[in-house]
Amino acid sequence: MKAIIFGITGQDGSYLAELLLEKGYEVVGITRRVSVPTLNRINHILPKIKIVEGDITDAFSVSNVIKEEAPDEIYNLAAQSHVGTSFKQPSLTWDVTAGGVLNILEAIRYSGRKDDIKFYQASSSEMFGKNYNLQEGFAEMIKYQDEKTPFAPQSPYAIAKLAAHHLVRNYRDSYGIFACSGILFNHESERRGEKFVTRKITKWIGDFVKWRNPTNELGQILSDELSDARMEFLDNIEDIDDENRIYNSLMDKEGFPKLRLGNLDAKRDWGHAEDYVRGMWEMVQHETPNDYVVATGETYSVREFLDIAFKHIGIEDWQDFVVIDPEFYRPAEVDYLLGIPAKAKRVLGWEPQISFEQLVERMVDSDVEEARLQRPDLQRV
Ligand code: NDP
Ligand code: GDR
Repeated sequence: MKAIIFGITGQDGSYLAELLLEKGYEVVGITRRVSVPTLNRINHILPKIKIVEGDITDAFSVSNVIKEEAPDEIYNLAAQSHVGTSFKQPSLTWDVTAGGVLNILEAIRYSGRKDDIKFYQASSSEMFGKNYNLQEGFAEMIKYQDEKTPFAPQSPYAIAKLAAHHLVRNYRDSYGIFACSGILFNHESERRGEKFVTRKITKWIGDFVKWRNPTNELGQILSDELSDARMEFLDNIEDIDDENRIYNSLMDKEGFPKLRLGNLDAKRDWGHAEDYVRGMWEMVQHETPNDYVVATGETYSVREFLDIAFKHIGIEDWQDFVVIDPEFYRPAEVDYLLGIPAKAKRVLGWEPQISFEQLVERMVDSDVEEARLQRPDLQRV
């Protein structure tokens, strides 16, 4: 079996490539030309995969690679995937996240092998926007989304994803192409992009732990004296008044830049990407193409993510380390997501294996370790 992955350099692309290699696939990854390498997530599997240069906004490069490689399966994970960025670069987001999908579908249609190619599209829970269904729970009504919830996208990203979602259904109905969409809720990992809120938090924690306990070139913790100065700063942090709190959020000799975040009350259904790429593959193996919600069925706020992440490094009260910065608020927000993956469970037998707490702790551990192994910041030590 041969698979093409658009977006192989991203979080999901790297996990999916590993999964397909384990299953004995020949994997072709499409990467766009950039001035600095973006292969860090797939460096370890590079000898086992083929990389082809291409950009999903370039219809010729898309159709050429599909004709030349003659794949059995195509996974489209490529997108301008950051919701906040989509408000600042709506046109680019539209071209990549919606237009790119049209290019792939048209390329399949005219490939001469349209009935031999199975296609997976990365749809998103962002398409639900503010909408939810209600179900009676033990004590209160439970808000949730599933395949029947109407869409109400709240950002240029979500609108582009919804256009792509409809294109996939339309090409399935019109031309009989085996095309399915996974409506995936948020999934994170140790490889998550650093601008998404979960990784932003755990990356900060990694750097903070390193600052609190400076290390040498070998990653060994240096003398306690150095950490004492930092511990003193941390002990006194509660005495800092509000004005100085802002000042202290900037780098200074003693301090450490605070973690600047936006809306802490947003709730998300957060799973681990390793579980979710398995769901993608299972959809494509089913005898009929369909759309599925992939989620955990649990929802937590950004605050709750902070609670677990900071607790994991021994800090109960994280408020002193976090600054609310309006820059990270969005013009329109999605407040609440909780997906019910009943259809994926029933039809595909898919179930998540990694809990929310395990996810957070794995991400913190990984970033603490990554920071420890980095060269020390000699200026600050
Ligand atoms: P990432 O942002 O980590 O990866 C996006 C990938 O798309 C990268 O490989 C990027 O390449 C590539 N890409 C961007 N623009 C282009 C282009 N013009 N041509 C070719 N490739 C391009 O996203 P994730 O791995 O987290 O997500 C995978 C997909 O799933 C995305 O479509 C995302 O929108 C969607 N999704 C993600 C969810 C999540 O919680 N992670 C939930 C629901 C949907 P480069 O490395 O060069 O930037
Ligand atoms: P999301 O993920 O928008 O759900 O899209 P993100 O991690 O960016 O935001 C989650 C929630 O946290 C709030 N938030 C912040 N977000 C960011 N990025 N940075 C901050 O500083 C910050 N502070 C608070 C946000 O407002 C939001 O409510 C992700 C992406 O992977 C999409 O590609 C995917 O389709 C959806 O998940 C499902």
